[in-house]
Amino acid sequence: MFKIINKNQIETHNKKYINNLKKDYDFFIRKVSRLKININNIKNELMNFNIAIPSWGVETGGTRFGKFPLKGEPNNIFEKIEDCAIINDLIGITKSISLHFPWDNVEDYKELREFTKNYGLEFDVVNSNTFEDLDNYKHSYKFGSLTHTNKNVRDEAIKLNIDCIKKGIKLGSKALTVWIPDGTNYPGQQDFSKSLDRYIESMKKIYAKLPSNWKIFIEHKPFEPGFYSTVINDWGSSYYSAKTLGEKALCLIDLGHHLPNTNIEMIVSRLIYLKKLGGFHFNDSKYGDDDLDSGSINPFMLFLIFNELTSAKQKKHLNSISYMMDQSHNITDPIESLILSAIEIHRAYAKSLLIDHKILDKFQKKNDAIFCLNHLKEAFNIDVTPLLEMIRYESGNAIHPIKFYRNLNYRRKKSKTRAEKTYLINKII
Ligand code: RM4
Ligand code: MN
Ligand code: MN
Repeated sequence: MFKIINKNQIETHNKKYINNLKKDYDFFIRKVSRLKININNIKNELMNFNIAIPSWGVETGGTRFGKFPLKGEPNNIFEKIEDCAIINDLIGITKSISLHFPWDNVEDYKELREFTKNYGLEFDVVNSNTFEDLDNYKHSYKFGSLTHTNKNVRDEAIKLNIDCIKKGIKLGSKALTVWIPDGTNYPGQQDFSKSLDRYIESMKKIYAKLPSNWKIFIEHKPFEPGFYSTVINDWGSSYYSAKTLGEKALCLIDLGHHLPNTNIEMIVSRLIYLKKLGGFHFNDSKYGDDDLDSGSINPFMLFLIFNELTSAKQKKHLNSISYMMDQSHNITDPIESLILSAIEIHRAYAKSLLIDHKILDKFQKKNDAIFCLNHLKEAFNIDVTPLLEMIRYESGNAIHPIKFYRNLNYRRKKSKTRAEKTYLINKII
């Protein structure tokens, strides 16, 4: 930690804001002292929280209409790690990075691991890319990957996933997330059952190569790039696949991979009940897989999701869950978007810890709908900003990370040493 940002700079920044923060924090403590909660336990929970940054998230995203790269953007995985390190130096809750292969291929994985460790970061879940044809692919994924009708294509996609596991082992990762683009654009184009069969057969071969302490996450998505159907379209198909594969297979929920108005918190609860919830990809959306910044559209839903997680955790029904942000930052500096998103996720988690689930349970038994909702709303409406700021302060991170980052002029400085971006530069093979 603190390789790029000097710790003294953060201390100087914090000195400017600590007096006001202390006043705000005292007010917050007075307010929550009326609730039956142990604030030190909550603080510990929040300090131990971690959300992975995906390597592709520190680059400017884009839409099918275009991309507007920033000057000073990272051009390779080493530069991406520098950007992740800045984020973690400032907020302290993003200590891990998720890689995507083959986008993040390197010659020497040991070197990459050392380089990353030096910044106080480690590697989280690895991800596989079978959704585009990269230069060294022998076959085309135009009509699918793990579920393709042609066995040679399926075999190549299987090998690509197994290679991801091998790279992940070298990097200290403990899980692989598989999201496939496979699906169709026309009614009748595919036999729905046969394609699911092919998926299971391919996944079995990947599953067989998982080390004993590894997991495999299955990520569902209802549409895109297939606009008529996708093979792993919803949590039902995901659950069936995970159940068929075995204990190490779990379901991953990407918030944007649901049709508008889907009750995602209920899916979270169901998967916890079925002991098959493995991870999350956080983002926000208004219409579909918009990949907007977490908490920017529907912070109440984010809170309700954490309510399910916290309630299950308190009842000891929940094992460890992998959290990652999966967003596309099209018009902002990705570093700023990721900082704010991580804080929004942290905020939703903090608020969920203020809910007294015993009280909620009492109201539920009485069928007192108004008091149930009110109990949730009371926690949601408490401003936890001073708590999050105090946690950052006490952990040696910045009270106001965005203000600090703006003053750094990081992009301007980096634009002098980093090559200007072209569209294909992230595809290093
Ligand atoms: C997909 C999906 C995957 C991510 C890619 C880049 O829509 O969300 O998780 O790996 O995008
Ligand atoms: Mn995702
Ligand atoms: Mn997505």
